[in-house]
Amino acid sequence: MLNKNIETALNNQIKLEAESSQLYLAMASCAETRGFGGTSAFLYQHSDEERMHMLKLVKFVNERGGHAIVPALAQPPVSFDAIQTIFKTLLEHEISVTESINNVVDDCLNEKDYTTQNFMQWYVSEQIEEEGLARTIMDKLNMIGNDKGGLYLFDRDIGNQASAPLA
Ligand code: OFO
Repeated sequence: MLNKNIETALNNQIKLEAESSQLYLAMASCAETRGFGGTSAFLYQHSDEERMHMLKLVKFVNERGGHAIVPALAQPPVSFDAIQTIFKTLLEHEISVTESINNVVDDCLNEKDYTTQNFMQWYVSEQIEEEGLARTIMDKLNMIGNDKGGLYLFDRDIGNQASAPLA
């Protein structure tokens, strides 16, 4: 049975994963309208993955005797001035998600809820990958700067990455 503090912490995490999904969906839509087809494909897929992260938490909370709350979400930004801004925002967002996951793990240890702590390890590993990927993308974009040819190749490559089968 879930302790109330842990249930609240998990419900907060559910909200954050749902917000991530909304934010990346807004980014995908913005990139699509600017003709960055590869970038938008990558971001649509990323948005779907965040929904999956949210659902995994919803199921866990309910299976453990808690009640997963489907949250209200704020409107994400409508447009971003550049591809660089999109990925800078994404990296900063992922860093805040990692912080939040670490806080949930801390709560689990304080409450001696080792089952939830074990479940959260999946998210801990996932964040290493997600932050790493976002940093690699930012490094590439910093190298490219405003070079149009470079951005064209970036968009093509990230689109190929999105169509590759999920690990
Ligand atoms: Fe991008 O992170 Fe979910 O957990």
